[in-house]
Amino acid sequence: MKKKLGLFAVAGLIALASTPSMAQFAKAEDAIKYREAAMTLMGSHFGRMGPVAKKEAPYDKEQIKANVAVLNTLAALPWVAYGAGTEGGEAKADIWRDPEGFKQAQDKFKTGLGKLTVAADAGDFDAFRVAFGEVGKSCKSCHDSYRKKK
Ligand code: ASC
Repeated sequence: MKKKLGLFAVAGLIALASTPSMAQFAKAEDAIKYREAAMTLMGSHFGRMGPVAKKEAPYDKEQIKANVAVLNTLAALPWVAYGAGTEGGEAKADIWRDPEGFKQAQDKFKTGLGKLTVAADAGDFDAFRVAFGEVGKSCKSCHDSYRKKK
């Protein structure tokens, strides 16, 4: 019985941790900080590959793979922090007005990141450059639609 209750507790915690709701954040402000922190790190790890894509820095397969691995981890994080009641920060209200459009923008990014990951694993510089461009476009178009202009 005790063991069973323990399992339920674990299942409950997992469900809570993966539920896209505000429950994971005590205040809207916490969700805003969380998603903006994740985006800042994504920008850093994406941006540092820019000089390589522009052929201003040499292509180092392991370095690119490491960056892309970090990006993959980060890319899973921010979306859960756009739950109901967390409007604010740099996010435009359109995120909550047009959830399908916002979801499509996320999917575009994830598709591009998938291609970037395949290219990075293969050490294929040309494919890396193409996928890097595609991911960059997905960042920009989502920001154009859903992030407040600074
Ligand atoms: C970055 C970053 C973005 C994107 C975007 C690409 O490095 O911080 O938001 O790339 O500028 O166009």
